[in-house]
Amino acid sequence: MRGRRIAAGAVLVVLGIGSAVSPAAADQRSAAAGPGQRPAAAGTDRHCVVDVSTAKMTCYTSFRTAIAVATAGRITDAPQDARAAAADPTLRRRLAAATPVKRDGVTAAATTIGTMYEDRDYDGGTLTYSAPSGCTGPTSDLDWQVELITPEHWNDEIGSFLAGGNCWLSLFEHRGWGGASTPFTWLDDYLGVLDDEASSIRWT
Ligand SMILES: [Ca+2]
Ligand SMILES: [Ca+2]
Repeated sequence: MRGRRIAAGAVLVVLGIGSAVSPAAADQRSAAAGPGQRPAAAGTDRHCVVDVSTAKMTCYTSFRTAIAVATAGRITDAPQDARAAAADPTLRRRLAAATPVKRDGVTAAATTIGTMYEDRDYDGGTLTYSAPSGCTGPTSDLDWQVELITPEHWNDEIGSFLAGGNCWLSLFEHRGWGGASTPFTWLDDYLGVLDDEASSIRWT
């Protein structure tokens, strides 16, 4: 489904299993992203970031900018090209680490827990989830979960993914974490029957 583009602006239901971040911390996270951000123009790949604790979504023309926002400025040198980024082992190691950032004693939403790609093989636009903390070591618990309510928030759009923040993730066919699902894993370049079908996500 290369060519379909994602628009922002609708409501996303996000259910954080971890502790919520304060509005002040969220503001600090936004402020930490720095200048040079602008909305993505029509016709270009969009690179969006969702803060799982506030459900706020912002989109950029640059994957590098999206990762800088998602990490609260911790990683500012990601490749501009999202597909190249997926093939960069050093960047993948850095994104895999669970490293929240503290500002004024408050932990900002600063850990990427996963990047969704619009198309298979880590191609097309991206949607990166940013959380106040990564995932706990045990894979038997539930660390974060979201439902994808609308096409604007990538309902039935995801084609591949890379998890981060010490997380594995599972995609579900329906909202409410029902229907068919993918096994918990840290990356998948092709989702098989769940290609363009995922409607909710869980992280552990
Ligand atoms: Ca679905
Ligand atoms: Ca866990």
